[in-house]
Amino acid sequence: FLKGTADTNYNTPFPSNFLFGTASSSYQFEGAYLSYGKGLSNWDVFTHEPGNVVDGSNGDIAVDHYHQYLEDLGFMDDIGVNSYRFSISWARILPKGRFGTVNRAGINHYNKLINALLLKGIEPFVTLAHFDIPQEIEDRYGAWLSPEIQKDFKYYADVCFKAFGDRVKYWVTFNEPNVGVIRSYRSGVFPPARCSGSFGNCSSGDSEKEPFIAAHNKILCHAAAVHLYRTKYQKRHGGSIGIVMNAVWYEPISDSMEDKQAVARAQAFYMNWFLDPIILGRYPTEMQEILGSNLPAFSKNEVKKLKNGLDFLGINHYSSFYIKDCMFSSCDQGPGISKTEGFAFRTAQRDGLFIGKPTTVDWLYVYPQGMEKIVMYLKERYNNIPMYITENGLGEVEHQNSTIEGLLNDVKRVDYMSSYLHALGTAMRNGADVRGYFAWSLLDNFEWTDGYTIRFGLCHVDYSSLKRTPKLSATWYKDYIAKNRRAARTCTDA
Ligand code: GBH
Repeated sequence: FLKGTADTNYNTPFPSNFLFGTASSSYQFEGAYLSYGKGLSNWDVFTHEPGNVVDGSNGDIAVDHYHQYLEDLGFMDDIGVNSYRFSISWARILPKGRFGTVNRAGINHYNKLINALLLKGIEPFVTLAHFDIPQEIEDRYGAWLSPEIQKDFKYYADVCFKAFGDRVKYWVTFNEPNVGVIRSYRSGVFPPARCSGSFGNCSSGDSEKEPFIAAHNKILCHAAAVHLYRTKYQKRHGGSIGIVMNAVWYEPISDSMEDKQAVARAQAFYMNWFLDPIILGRYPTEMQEILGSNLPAFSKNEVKKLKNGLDFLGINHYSSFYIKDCMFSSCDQGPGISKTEGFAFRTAQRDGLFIGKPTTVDWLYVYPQGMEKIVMYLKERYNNIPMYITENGLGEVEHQNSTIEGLLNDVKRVDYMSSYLHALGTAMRNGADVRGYFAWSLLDNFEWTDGYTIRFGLCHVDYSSLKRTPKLSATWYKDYIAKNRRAARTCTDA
């Protein structure tokens, strides 16, 4: 009887312990870039060189979250989230990597943040590396291009687990290592801005080789941190550790066998590149076949350490694309024709029609089915591993004639989030083990090479006064969480 009542009343797919949260990262939010003992990060150096960020801006101040975190927690509290995903600034904890001392002020800062969260009943969900690393590591040995970085990453992870692990139950080694290595070493638009040939305009690098070396070292770093956590901390602290991947849904542009195979190659060269080694202990076969000796190899010992290296999988999902085969049929000039992208050409259009609704952001198309499909794809491929949607949201390019009223009345963001959450619910009803959802982002913030020109916040930030104002989407998310949580409790009680 009670079950029947709940079903006809409001049937939420989200269990009562589901994490609803918002996400952020250190460089995009904190500011305080040289205060309280912090060392220079690669992004501090990169943004201070002219020409790297469209509006010439940087994260020196960002949205001043370092100083205003208590106020920001107030917004989270009001929205009613039960989790907050943020990243630790590596250079704030270890200004010179393992070549210097631990910065006590940095440890104290994150202790205060974590304690304030827990006081409000908000679970910290912590990323160790979200693109920013100490510049020292870059200068000394070229960071991700050297296997030496395993020593630094392991040391940094150990310092964090030791300092915060008694209270942090969710650890993420890397945010989007796939996007990181592609942008840093293939297209060269992220520091250290390395690329070659037609891939971009860089003074040095090798787009055909370096992305795979950097990825290999990131995978080994991940494995080292997971091994450390599992052997030294997990029993005592009872937390879990995972990785966050950028996941794009690829739809074949036609029903042909060739285009379907191209989709498999596109996923291999984007997402499974990292997930296959970390979960299955080997690179995707598509990559091995196409890259040959340009793909680094794991030793037997490394494979042993790698396998089953995830307690959970974090997914940042925003957009979908069509994929067209470029291995068996010829393609026009464009990205995707190279072997480093699996000869899979990515496009937003088929027969002149977009895959989803275009937005003001050039890489973002509104295709909510992509959320359901990517989650089901990962469920099948990786044996229903526990998943968290660690980012999802809609960006808005600010124009000369954008008004504050328009920015606050973000109906499109509400539509986007509600349709993507609905699609997520469908995947969960079909058995996907999804345990959380984080909106990107609580606040408008520094959008990497797009500077402050793209706004992703549930709250608007006035960049001169740094005043925060909740948008319609903040109110909507609050209602959504309340509705879906109350229903979940009713079910449990019944
Ligand atoms: C995430 O980036 C980041 O984790 C976060 O820091 C950022 O602020 C947020 O999303 C919003 O951008 O291959 O055509 O998609 C992931 C999104 C992934 C967007 C790579 C641009 C390249 C173009 N990015 N993508 S495309």
